[in-house]
Amino acid sequence: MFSHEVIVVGGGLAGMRAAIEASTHADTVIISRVHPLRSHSGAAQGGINAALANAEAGRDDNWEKHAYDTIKGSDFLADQDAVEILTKEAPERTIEMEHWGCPFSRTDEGKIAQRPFGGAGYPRTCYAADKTGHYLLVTAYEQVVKRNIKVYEEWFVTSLIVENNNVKGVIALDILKGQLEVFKAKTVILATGGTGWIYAKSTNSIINTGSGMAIAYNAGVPLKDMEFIQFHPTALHPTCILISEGARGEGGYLVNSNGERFMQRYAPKSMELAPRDVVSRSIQKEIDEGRGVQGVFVHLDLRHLGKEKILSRLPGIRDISVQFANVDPINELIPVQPAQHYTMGGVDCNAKCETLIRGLYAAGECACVSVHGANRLGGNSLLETLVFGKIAGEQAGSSARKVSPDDDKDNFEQALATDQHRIRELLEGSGDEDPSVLREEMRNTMVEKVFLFRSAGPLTEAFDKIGELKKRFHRLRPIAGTETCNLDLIRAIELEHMLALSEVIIVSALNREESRGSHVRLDFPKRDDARFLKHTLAYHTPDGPRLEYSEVKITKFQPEERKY
Ligand code: FUM
Repeated sequence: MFSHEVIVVGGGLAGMRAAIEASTHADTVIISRVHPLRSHSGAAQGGINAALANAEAGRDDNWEKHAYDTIKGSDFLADQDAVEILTKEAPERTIEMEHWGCPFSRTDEGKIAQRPFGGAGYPRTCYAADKTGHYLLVTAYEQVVKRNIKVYEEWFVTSLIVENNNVKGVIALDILKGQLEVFKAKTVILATGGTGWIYAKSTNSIINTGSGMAIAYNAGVPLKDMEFIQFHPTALHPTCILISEGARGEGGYLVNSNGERFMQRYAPKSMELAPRDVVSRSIQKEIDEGRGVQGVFVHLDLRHLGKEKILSRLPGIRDISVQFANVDPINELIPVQPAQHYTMGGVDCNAKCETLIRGLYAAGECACVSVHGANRLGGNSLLETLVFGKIAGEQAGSSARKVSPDDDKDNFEQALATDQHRIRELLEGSGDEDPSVLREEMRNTMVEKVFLFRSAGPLTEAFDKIGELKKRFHRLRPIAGTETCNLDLIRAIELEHMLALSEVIIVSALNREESRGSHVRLDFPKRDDARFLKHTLAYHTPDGPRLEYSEVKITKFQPEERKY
């Protein structure tokens, strides 16, 4: 049995920023299924938003303008008190990373460079070429190393230990040894990222399976606003590797098979820099109406930016295009299509990152504070990891000091035995279903029926299909291989998580009979504030999710029609 004061589950940016803060108050460790530098935060490209007013065209920018853009972008579903915290703290958190050594790109005056991003009134997105997430991740990791924060890397958390609504620790699997262990803790922070892998078309990595969301849901914490899934407009065709919004921020055009800049039709003012929900739908409409290239993608044109700008500002985009699509954007068009990119919903928590379970906190993409509402603006996710990672760390670290140690061995042993039994069942199997087949059926169903344009019929079919897959999951074939380093075992556990999360997304989407932000119902095409200016809360029950709704916090900005 291991024992620490604060356990942070997840070694990405939110997890590391939380651990850095918590470690100033209490004994803190990180448990991560991969080495922190392999976390998905490293895949973030375009930048981090902060109203620094460094760019020539952004001198009038301030946190209130950032807050307004974020709230309008969210289609007024974000909690405005939380957005205020996000946008007010943005400059300090960003400059802190600069002081810790993040190699941001620079203006001629030597200040942090900022580029325009979708839905933003000013060039507000601070960047390090097109590898901002990577550089921030390395910078945060240096601080983790400097502070001697222990990282249990290649450990996979299977469940939370909870007693009388107080968190007591976690059960985690040592992937290399294949052994389950108890980790006692006074407080736990979940920072495990999103659940993009439930979609067959996604910019996310294979580790983004929503495990933190699932273990919180299983322990009784509601998941909030899970129907709001972000589809990034420009994923490379056909691999779906992210082609940063920074490419459009630098001036890239979107063109259809006729060579037409079609955004003129959908967002004549903002064009390619309308928010992601608008641009993704516009691309999909072009494709659906027969103006896609080869019927499945459109083109991103960077040629007019010139070689120098592409090489200095977008070197990663060029590399990805050359390596994975065999096109050189300096003189060729990049094939792009919308793909799942981000989970706006997540573990329900307040602006202090507290969940319904005492001592359990959540931060980053796995959490829903909510600062993104129905549609996140590009550049706000890296920001959220730092702002709310720090807050979660402060809260969990300072409150750990007030919790007395728990010596109730029985509870820990029972939690361990439950997960050991579950894993034995999976390893031994009771049928002949192949988990990888189930996983692909789930991922394709989510793309075919729960994508950009939704309606009751396909959503109900998806609900039935996920129900069928859940039943088949109980007839899995034995998991092959030894107990040590058994990634098939991890994938089977994750499949069960993803089936539960898919069900939550579908049920939440079916019940939200309106169109708002990323959630578009063809059968309910209008936003309906009277019925749905509310957060969805999905609670786990043995029969599937039970939904409740909670109020959206509105402070300064009254809901209005979104026009771009
Ligand atoms: O397009 C991008 O570079 C992604 C940024 C983000 O999701 O915030």
